[in-house]
Amino acid sequence: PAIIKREDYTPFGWVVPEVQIEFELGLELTRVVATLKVERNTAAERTPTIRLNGDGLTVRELQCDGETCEGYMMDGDDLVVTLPGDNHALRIVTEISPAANSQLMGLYASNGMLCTQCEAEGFRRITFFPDRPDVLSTYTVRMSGPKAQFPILLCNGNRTATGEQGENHWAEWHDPWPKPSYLFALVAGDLVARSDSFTTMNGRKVELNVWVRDGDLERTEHAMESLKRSMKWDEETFGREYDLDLFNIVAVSDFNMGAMENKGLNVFNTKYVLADPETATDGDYDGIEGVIGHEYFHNWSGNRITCRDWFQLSLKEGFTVLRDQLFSQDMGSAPVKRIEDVRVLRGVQFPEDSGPLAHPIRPDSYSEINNFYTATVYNKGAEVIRMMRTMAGEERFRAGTDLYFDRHDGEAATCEDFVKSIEDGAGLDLEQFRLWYSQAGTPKVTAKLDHSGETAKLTLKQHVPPTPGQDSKRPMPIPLKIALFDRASGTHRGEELVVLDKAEDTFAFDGFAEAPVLSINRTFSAPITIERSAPREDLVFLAAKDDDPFARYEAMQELMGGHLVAAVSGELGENERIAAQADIARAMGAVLVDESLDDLMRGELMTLPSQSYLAEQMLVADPTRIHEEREALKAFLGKELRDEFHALYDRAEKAPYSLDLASRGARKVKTLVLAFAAASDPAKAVELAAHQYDNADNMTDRQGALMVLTGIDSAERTGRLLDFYNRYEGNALVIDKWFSLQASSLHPNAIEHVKALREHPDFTLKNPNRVRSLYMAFAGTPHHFHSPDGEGYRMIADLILELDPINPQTAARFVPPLGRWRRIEPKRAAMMREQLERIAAAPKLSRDTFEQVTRSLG
Ligand code: B3K
Ligand code: ZN
Repeated sequence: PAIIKREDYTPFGWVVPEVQIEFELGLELTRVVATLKVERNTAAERTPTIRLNGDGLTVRELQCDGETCEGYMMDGDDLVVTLPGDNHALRIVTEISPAANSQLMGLYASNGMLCTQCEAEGFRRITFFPDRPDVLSTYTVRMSGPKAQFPILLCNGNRTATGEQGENHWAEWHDPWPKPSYLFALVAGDLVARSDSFTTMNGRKVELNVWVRDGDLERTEHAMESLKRSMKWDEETFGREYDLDLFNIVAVSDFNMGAMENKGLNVFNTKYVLADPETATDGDYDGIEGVIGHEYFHNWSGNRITCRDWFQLSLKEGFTVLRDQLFSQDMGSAPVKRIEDVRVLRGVQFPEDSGPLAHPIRPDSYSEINNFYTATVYNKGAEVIRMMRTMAGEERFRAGTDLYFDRHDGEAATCEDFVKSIEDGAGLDLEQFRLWYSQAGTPKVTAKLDHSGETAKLTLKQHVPPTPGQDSKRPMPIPLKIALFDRASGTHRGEELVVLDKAEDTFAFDGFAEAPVLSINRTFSAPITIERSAPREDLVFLAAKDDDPFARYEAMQELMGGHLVAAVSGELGENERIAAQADIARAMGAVLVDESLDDLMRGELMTLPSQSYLAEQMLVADPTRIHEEREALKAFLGKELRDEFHALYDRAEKAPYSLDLASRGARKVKTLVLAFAAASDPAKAVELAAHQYDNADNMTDRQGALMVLTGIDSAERTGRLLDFYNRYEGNALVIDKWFSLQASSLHPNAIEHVKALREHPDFTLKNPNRVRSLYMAFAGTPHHFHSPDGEGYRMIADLILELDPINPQTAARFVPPLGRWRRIEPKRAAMMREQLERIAAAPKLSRDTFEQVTRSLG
């Protein structure tokens, strides 16, 4: 397959100011008549032809300026038409079969309804078109179909006319805002809406609808409230006002990702719309708020200003992730949200950045663009913009984003345009900072604090590790928030921002009669790893006293992580183990009783470093040993702090259900206590968890209890799993949880359970949520995926091979776990490679999976 390079960008030879499309809708067959007004692009080189992308389409009819046109040829899947003049109207007829579209790209059927997904290159599966983000057009769409089957007809923009014709009806929609084809959307089906309105800062009333299937309406309140909060927040925080009179959200159950920001018609995975206390966890509620916000914010960062080409994806995704993170911080607990975001970055993006699939946030080449919707482009992209915000301060950053929106409104822009706008608007010099866009890899910063006389000297060194295609790197500007604590008083004289922009630098701080305690990378001001040998007593100190909640969390993570890494390496003597465990128990004990903490934050401080984050800190990891040591620490703490845990549980159990932060916090610590009990006193854990399950009046408590029970062989396990299934049979999102809990449990036979669940009548490869609920949960659980006999690798490879012909985009998402082989102990590494090679050898692999497998074998 062809490799597409960023440096090869050239503007398209034509502009397409207007598009008209008629859809005659049917599940089996949909006829599409597209009329494109095309004009020569005076800013591009003159060409005798126009290339219209297609994917699996055939030309039924082609007219140019009203006459049948013979002057065309097919080049692969693309249609190349010879055009003599400077202005033409092309009329193209295609026919597609939505019901046969199992890839869920383009126009497809889901539960009897029709919907579209066009980003990145799905529009070319509907009609022939210059399917690239720098071709912006206004769309007028006429859709018609059987009224009984598709009572609701939706498209981008505003509905301008409707009518009936026998059994059929039709609607005409017009979107006044020029947009690239990837933002096109259409929905037809039997849907009902929760309707509301929002009045914008300039007094315009916007009609809001959340469309779902009949019966799901009661579960849309949170989505609607989240939408209204997003609209308000974007006005207040970024000065962005909505720009149409209508905003529609549609929930579909077959969807490749979370949601899609189509202009005025967002299409969502049901997972990010439907919630009520009985069926959705606190995490689900947060996910909905975050994704609704994210898609809404795209209206400006993505739609009004879009991307010039797909290499610029982080322009809209990195920025929009930052915007949704800041929104969620403002709506809930800011420190806890920050910790959650860092956990995702470390758990998913750091491994990506240190493996064979590493790429800069602005990649240089790709074969299949869908493979670049990654944690690097999204989450590291957000961190990079967050660093600019940290260096500029909130106010100047806002001046920068104002300038960006102003300067590039209506354009298809580049990351460089964004950086330049922040540079000019915020008054920052970002010359060297641009390296963050071109260099891959997580920088490692070594920090050393020396003290002599009255001076504390901080020496910082940075190293950016080599990544595929980038052997040597230049030093990047790394903004680090630091504070130096006085040991006796437990206070500091103010936070400082130091920017390390050399390979090595030293910063001196005067007036310290005694050696202070260093708190560094506060709020995780830079997406890097810090290496320092902080004495354990300093970590215990920071875990108890740091006034930056993130730094407190970090101190606990370092304290536990440092011990676990040492224990796994086998270098830990018995005395050292005892001393380290005692320090951890002391710090954890303080956390459990600290009255200044809210429970949401307490829960973060109680959370052990994840297996994947621990593995990331080792050159080559032995997943079994990591799991054993981690469980051993949980068991130790569970025993040592038994009374404190139970006191905490008893207090938390009294909190009545509500969605406020205190009540959520209580639920979080309860299930954490159960997890410690499971490791230290399984019989007691079963008793408590069964009780929590039986008395739960909400999904958070019920799922938390079942999670613990699923890991422990007992009659309670069997009984509650059965009860859960029977209770929620038919509710796909909850049955997904039932699959996930079993695939990610602590139960030693989980592999067998997954194999059995694969044969369950409710399992299907056609629904991405269901596939992920079983297999992503499994692949994300190291102690099962890395089973010493290689069975986990075989299962994932089997899945990839079976899923690839059905849904290549989802299949390719399962390759990265196997691609981690270089960082796993040699015996398993060989088995992982073997599976990658088996996949690579399969005939007719999709471009998606082929690219990921080849890069992973690299
Ligand atoms: N922009 C879409 C992602 C499309 C993914 C295509 N493979 C959702 C989002 O990031 O908001
Ligand atoms: Zn996005």
